[in-house]
Amino acid sequence: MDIPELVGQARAGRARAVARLISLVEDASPHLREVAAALTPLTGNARVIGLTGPPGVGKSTATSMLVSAFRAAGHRVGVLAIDPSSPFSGGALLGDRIRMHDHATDPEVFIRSMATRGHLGGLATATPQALRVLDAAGCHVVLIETVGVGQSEVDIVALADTTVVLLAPGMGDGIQAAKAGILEVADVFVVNKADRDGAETTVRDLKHMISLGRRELGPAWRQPIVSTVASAGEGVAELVAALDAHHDWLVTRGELAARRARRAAEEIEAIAVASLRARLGGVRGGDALAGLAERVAAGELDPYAAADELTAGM
Ligand SMILES: Nc1nc2c(ncn2[C@@H]2O[C@H](COP(=O)(O)OP(=O)(O)OP(=O)(O)O)[C@@H](O)[C@H]2O)c(=O)[nH]1
Ligand SMILES: [Mg+2]
Repeated sequence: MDIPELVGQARAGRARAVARLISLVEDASPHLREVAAALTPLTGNARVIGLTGPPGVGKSTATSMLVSAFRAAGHRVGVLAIDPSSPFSGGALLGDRIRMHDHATDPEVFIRSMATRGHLGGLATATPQALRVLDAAGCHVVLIETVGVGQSEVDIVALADTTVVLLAPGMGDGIQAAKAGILEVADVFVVNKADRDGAETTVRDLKHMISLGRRELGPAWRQPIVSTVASAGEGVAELVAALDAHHDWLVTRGELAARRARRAAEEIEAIAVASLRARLGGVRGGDALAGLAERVAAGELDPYAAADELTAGM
């Protein structure tokens, strides 16, 4: 496989090459290192925007609305949709979940879905790699959509430069979101479905919640609340303005570089841990752990001494 050729094609905006590279990083192919090395010098230009929130709140519709706005501004756009893929839906429902039909034929829009199922922790390494492919492919903006229901989604959203948390009226969402810890990660709040009853109450509740949090956090970025009707494209200009304002804030405070360094640190750690784990499994053909475990279970050895013995064998 000619990796430099593939990367060159991706750089030129060929959708097939982009898709191929993402598959390579997603499947942890043996070419992974070569791909990462070839991509890295081409990266660092994409603005990464994460969108999260409870199921059905309108994340995909809002993502699609933002794609239109960024396209209208002449940008090349990437979309990564992280699908929680319940055992029932699999990939089949993804077309509906990501609502990208309007952009499917636009050669300047790259859309990719990644399933959390079957990745068990691997998503922590696969997502930043996929992001890097889209960045290297010249995307000015990459939008990452995740369903914010658990820690792993929060972790993925933490990859973004700017994180948008969407809520909608009448979903009991405020409490659910707070539980999952997604309110703390929000840089911008969107109250979507503003055409529905109760939108003002949701905005008010949110303002209250933010004001409580702010006292603890001190003077920092003031998380704006944007009301939208994503299905009608209403509020898109305000949302883009809020995203731009946050981006400018990040740049002027030096926070953009800091966030990206944190993102890289997490990625390095995930790769290193995976590699250490693989090497541990390889200690004396993997029998070492089983033998130590028997001795610990039998009360012959304490687990710390056992762990020392295991790592000494690496
Ligand atoms: N009334 C109203 N409906 C909306 C609005 N935005 C989205 N919807 C509808 O809400 C439903 C869910 O929208 P999606 O964009 O798929 O929501 P999602 O958050 O991506 O959903 P999941 O990915 O399944 O969690 C769809 O039927 C949309 O048409 C809005 O502003 N107002
Ligand atoms: Mg969706």
